[in-house]
Amino acid sequence: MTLKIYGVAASRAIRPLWAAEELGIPYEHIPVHYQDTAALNAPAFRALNPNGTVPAIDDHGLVLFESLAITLHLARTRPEGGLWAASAAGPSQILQWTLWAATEIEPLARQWFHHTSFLPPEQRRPELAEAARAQLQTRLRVLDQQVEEQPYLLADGFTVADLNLAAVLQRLAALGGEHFPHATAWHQRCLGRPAAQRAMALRQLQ
Ligand SMILES: N[C@@H](CCC(=O)N[C@@H](CS)C(=O)NCC(=O)O)C(=O)O
Repeated sequence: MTLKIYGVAASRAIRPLWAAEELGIPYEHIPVHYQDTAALNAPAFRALNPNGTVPAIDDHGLVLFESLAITLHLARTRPEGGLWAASAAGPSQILQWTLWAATEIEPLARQWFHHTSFLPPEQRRPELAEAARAQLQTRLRVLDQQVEEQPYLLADGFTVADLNLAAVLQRLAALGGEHFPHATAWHQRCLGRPAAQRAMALRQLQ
C-alpha cells in the first residue's frame, strides 16, 4: 500500500506532491481535475474529501483533505525527511507561518488571481484585484524582513513552512515581488529545489 495523492498538479495538489517529492516517499498520483464535477461528486471521492475539492490523500488508511494540513502531516510523520524542524521552537514556528499563509496571504492571492485570470472576463472586477494586491504589500514586507538575514523562514533551514508559504505565493512575481528582493530570492531558492521542479513537471503531463 502506498500513499495516494488525489488532484492534478496544476491545483493545490502541487503542495502535497512537492512535499512527497521532498520527503522521498513513494506515492501514487491520481490526477483528479478540479473541474471534473463528475469525479469530484462521485461517492468514492466524496468519502475522501466531502468538500468535493482537491487535493485529498489516503496515507495508509488515514484520509485527509486541506492541502496545508496534508503537507504538515506528511512532514511531521516523516521527520527523517527533513521538512520538520529539529529545534524546540520549530514546530510552533511552522504552524505560525503556515496559518499566516492560509489566513493572511491565500485569500488575497486568490482574490487577485480570480479577478485577473481565473474568472471569465465578464466576471472579473479589476478593482478587487488591485485591492488585494495593495493589501498584500504589507504582508510581503513582513516576509521580506524575515528572510533578509537567513535563507529560510526558520533558523532550522528549509522546512514545510517554506514549502507551504512558497506554494501559496506561487504568483509572487506578479503580486509585487519586484519590491521585495529578499522575498523574491527566498522564493526562487524554494521553487528551484529539485523536488519542487519534479512536482511542477507533473503539470506538463496533465
Ligand atoms: N482550502 C482547500 C481548497 C481546495 C480547493 O478549493 N481546491 C480547488 C482546486 S485548487 C478545487 O478543487 N476546486 C473545485 C471546486 O471548488 O469545485 C485546500 O487548500 O485544500
